[in-house]
Amino acid sequence: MTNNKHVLNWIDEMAAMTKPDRIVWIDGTNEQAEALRAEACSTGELIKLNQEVLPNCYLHRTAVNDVARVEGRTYICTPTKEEAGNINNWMAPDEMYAKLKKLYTGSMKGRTMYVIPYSMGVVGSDFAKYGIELTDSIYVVLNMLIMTRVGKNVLDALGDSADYIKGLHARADIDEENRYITHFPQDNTIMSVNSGYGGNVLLGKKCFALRIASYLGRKEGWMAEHMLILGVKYPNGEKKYITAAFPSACGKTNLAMLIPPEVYKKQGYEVECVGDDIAWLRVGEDGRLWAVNPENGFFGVAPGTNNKSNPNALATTMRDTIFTNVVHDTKNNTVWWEGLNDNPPMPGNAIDWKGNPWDCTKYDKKDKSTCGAHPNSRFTALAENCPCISPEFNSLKGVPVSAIVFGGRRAKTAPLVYQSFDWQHGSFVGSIMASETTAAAAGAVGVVRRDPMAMRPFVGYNMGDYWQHWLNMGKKIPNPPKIFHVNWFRTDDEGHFIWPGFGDNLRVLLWILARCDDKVDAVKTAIGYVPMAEDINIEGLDDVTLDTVKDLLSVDTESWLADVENIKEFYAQVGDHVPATMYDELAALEARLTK
Ligand code: GTP
Ligand code: SPV
Ligand code: MN
Repeated sequence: MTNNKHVLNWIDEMAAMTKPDRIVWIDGTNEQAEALRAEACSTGELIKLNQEVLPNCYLHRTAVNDVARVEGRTYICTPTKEEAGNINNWMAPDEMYAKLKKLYTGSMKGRTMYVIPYSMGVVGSDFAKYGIELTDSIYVVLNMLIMTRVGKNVLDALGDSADYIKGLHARADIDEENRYITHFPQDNTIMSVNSGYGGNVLLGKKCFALRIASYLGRKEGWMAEHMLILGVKYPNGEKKYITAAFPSACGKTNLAMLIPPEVYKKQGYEVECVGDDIAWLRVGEDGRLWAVNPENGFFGVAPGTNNKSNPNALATTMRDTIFTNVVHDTKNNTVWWEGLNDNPPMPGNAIDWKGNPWDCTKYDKKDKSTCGAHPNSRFTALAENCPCISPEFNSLKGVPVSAIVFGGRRAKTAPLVYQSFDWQHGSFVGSIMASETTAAAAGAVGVVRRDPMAMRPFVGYNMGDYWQHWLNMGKKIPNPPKIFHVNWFRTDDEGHFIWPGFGDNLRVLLWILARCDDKVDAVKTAIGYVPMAEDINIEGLDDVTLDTVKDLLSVDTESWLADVENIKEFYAQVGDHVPATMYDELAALEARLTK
């Protein structure tokens, strides 16, 4: 499919090491994809679902030990440890290459190596960057066909150039002890071995579009961020765009596809989804910041997705979708997950994510081992199938960003929303983000950890330098977006979420956009500008009163001062690359809190 010597030589080299029986080039045609689906079904790698209810939909179950990203086994292999920083795992490139070589050697014997030429961004656009992933997994091929733009046109656009990201993935033995997700930013190389799950193996996503891209962005003067992109369409037809960075499984997909509450819908408000996970941001000729979504599909969290919480996501998954680690309803040959509806398949007709018979009557919310679907089970679905996909989704120049929103899961401390004083303070607000951990990564769930800009697991270099890059970018954007922080997850004393969330989050977004246009006042507090409670519209909300909103917006000095101490520890851990400006902002916050 190409005469590009750089590409051909690299593939020869990788094949000589992994020793596949055959090499198949993925051309992006439906005929080839169809043949691969059939092959995967014949080996049990995929289960073909009810084609009347779920046309072109399939189910896949991963190995039981392979259900989430593995941050502890994810490495940034820069020549020096300092370049990777203290937050990333680091190993010297030579050492890692040597270790990997042993694991890859002969790993594809008896298997096929698929060559996937793909583009992050619209092929040929200024934003686009190209990659080639070599993999021995049909599941990976089929997911990449949804999540990225794949085909011969990518090779044509690449031409003779060596400017592409090399990705090698081998399932090997799916051995946890030898699982490595490794990045060599200086070599434009990603190597992943012993996993078959999501962010570990769909190398265009977190590995390329965040870790490698963040490194390139710093070098080239742009930003790669863990952000959704959405457009709010006003009744008069005007559109404004927001990007938002929330940690994994903290609500990006849901916010990106939200359906306005009735009061707004009938006035004519609409929300359009440009992206649900990753944004690449550049300064436009007009001095604003412009965003594109480099992906082509959604790898979304299944549990909790239903017709009330996110009808658009549910509709998106009704065709051309690969479900991973959900419940198989064998009577209807369909799928189910916790939070889909109150009608789980009954014992005898239900297979859980591990492939065992599942008894929904034994389900206990507090005991994750009784779940039918894994808490990090996912759907891989085409963006173009989303009912609210933005007409700008394929735009070559992207969309202009009015507001950047940070957010996390905080039971206390963070208020429903606040605005930073300016870009510099906003970058600081991003750097001190914290959130309770979720099932999206292996490890304990529900522990508060600092997750700056929702990028803790995804910055491809030193976190301190990344913060400096944010500060530097602020100086390069003549008309920068305003920066905000939200928290949908404050809980009452019984642990229930106070704010209704989901579609009702539009109420907060509209305050944010009104602030961007100087159309609404705010209260200046120690942490930033907080809305006056009356300015959050609660019309049509049953359980929310003005007092509830006041409570949601309250800033508790004691818990913020406790947070400041925790931030100091975190900054110390990030180490001596933390910009002095961030320490100045931290001191200023503490001073305002103790005033
Ligand atoms: P990744 O794909 O891992 O990056 O996750 P994400 O940030 O896209 O998260 P997603 O939208 O899939 O939401 C994850 C979980 O949070 C789901 O179980 C949702 O039901 C829940 N969630 C999302 N938005 C809200 C909200 O506004 N309020 C509450 N209470 N829960 C929410
Ligand atoms: C995340 O964990 O932020 C995801 C899922 O979007 S994965 O692709 O597995 O990283
Ligand atoms: Mn994500």
